[in-house]
Amino acid sequence: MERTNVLVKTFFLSLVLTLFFGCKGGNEKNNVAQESTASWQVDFFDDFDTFNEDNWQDQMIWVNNEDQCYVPDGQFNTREVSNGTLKLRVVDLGEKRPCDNLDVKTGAQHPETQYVAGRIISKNRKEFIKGKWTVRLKVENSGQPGMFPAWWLLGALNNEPPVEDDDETVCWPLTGSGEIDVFEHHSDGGSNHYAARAIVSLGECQSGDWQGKMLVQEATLDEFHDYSVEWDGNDLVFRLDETEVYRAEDQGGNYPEPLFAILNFAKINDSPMTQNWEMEVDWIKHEYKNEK
Ligand SMILES: [Ca+2]
Ligand SMILES: [Ca+2]
Repeated sequence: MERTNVLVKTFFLSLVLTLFFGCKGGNEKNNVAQESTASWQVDFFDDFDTFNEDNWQDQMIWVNNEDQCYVPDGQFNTREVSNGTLKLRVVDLGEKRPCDNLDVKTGAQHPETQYVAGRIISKNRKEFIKGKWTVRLKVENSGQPGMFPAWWLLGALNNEPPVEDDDETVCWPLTGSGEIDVFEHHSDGGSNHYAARAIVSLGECQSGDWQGKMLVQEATLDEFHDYSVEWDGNDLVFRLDETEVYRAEDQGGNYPEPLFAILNFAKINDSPMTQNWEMEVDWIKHEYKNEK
């Protein structure tokens, strides 16, 4: 509905501009018409004034042999929305407790752990084909051993829990279950670094090349920055505060499916925690380019 209104408005705007500039040269008229019709339209924006369950759900899952246990509903202060931002945390409980997260490959249950964390996904809530996604976030105390906070995208046909539709049957990272990492801070890279990438499917379940189309970028992680990815023709363009920092050429076409967003804070090894681990998210946005 909203898109239809935009198209109607764009049509009338074009008509007015065409009439207004009709007395000038033909080239100028065409330029005006093109500029007026290729504009970005926001179709999803969450400012995290509240935790909106129309946009998000928790995901309790065990991947990458991670050390933490994901818990729902902000238990143990792992997820909080306050003062206009979302906080996702890894919390050290000081003593081990059972964990119900299951390994997506083997079905094995996560062992007891003293570390709990937050992970939310927009799966079956907000999913979009191509366009441009942006998240404004920061991470304090970066570079602590084991830290692994991330903002990324996954194909909507992914077969990992929660499975809510019959077509969610595709294993990672095949088409339909493709992955794009827009911001991923792995402590092995040191503080004030993040990675962005397109995972290149190698054609089999659980088989993806995560280094071939990867950027490792410096940034002051404890300050808010905008981390985005945009489909530009067949390229994926990654930006830091709207400045292009990486272009994964000819990768955009590998993601024809709708994608959903994931925001999570993982703990990638069993290093002890000595400081607070928190990823703070100011907002998330998806836009599409209206090119008609
Ligand atoms: Ca679905
Ligand atoms: Ca906000």
